[in-house]
Amino acid sequence: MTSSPFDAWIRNDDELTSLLAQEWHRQTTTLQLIASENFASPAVLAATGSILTNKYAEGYPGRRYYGGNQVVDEVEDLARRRLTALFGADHANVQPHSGANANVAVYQALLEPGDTILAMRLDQGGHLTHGSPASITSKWWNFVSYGVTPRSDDPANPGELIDFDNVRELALQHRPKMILAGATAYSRLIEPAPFREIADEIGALLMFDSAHVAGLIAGGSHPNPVPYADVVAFTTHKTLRGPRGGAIVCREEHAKKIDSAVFPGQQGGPLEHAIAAKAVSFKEAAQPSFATYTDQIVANAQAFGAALAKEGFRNVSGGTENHMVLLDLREFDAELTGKVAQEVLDRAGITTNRNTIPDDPRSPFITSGLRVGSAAQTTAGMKEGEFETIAALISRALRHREDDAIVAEVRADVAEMCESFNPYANFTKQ
Ligand code: DSN
Repeated sequence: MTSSPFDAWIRNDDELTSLLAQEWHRQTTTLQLIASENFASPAVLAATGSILTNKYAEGYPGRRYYGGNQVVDEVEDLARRRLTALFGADHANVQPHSGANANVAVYQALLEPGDTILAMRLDQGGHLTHGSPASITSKWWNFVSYGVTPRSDDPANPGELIDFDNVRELALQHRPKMILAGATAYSRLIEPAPFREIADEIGALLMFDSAHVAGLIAGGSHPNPVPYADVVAFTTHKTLRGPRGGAIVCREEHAKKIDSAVFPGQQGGPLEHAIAAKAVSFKEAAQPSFATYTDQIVANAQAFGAALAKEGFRNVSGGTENHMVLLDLREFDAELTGKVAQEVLDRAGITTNRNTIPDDPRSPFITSGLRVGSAAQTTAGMKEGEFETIAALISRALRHREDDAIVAEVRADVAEMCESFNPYANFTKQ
């Protein structure tokens, strides 16, 4: 088995190098369709593996609790400058270790325990940190949840879109201190302006969680929430294609509180190697080629959704305007659950995740939905035609899921496709 060209320095550790070789093989011979994943560039990988991992730097540039941070200060400042320029923001904090940390830091910075937040319900597309009973967020703050409009059979207006009447009604009734826009399983464009209007009507703060669409915003494929929101939090590893981690941008008036909530409020020493890699990805996202990339992500997702619909998979909300398609499996096959579909597709070399759909009768562990995304395979160079082929492969594997020979044939077709679309070969061509 060949191994990644990036693993050459891990010597005398056969167990780990063998595992890394297996993962390199998995990532480059199977299709990566998890909507929250991507292939980071070799430069991002190199910065993540750099000697900056050695440095303790609690605090912020110019105000550290350890010596020896002259260079690290410049690295973190570079990341902050690039990020504020990318989104046109007043202030950036690049230290959050993850999107969840970033979200909790924002709540901690701008709210008191027990304050009310109006956010999207988990089973309608919201994130765990948007007040799921399983998350610490629901224990510290009082969440009220909005949802999507009911599904309709009218193809011109299929429903399952953010219900702004519901958002406004709940805002007027509960007077939340913060309204939270943003989702984790929602395939439509989220306009920040109507959220701002409702927030202004009741004097609430507006937070935008752009974890999934940060890259689409950076590339100009989606509207920038920064002029509308008090604070925007996101992950850097999804459509933005950076290292695993989080970041926050905010208005100047909130900067001090946000910084204090991240450190020392939530975290200790920042991961300066990850911050350096974030700086790399912010520079990459500012290039004109990144805008071409994010437009292609959306075009690919739209072609994918349409091709899957032809195969009998209902697209929740009737389609997509971002990088993901949320599939309702019940019309394709009433017996097929998201859990089984994910497992069958894993056997066929197609990596996806089961997902609840609005008003799902099945549990979050079983689900009636499957979420697929186009960001990673677009990085690998795939276009609309390849996504149409993938839709046919998904359909074939799921229709014949009891037939191991057919699932193995799909696996072989997938491997053949992947040979022409190795993401790292593609990066070296750029
Ligand atoms: N787990 C991420 C996702 O897959 O959308 C959100 O944090």
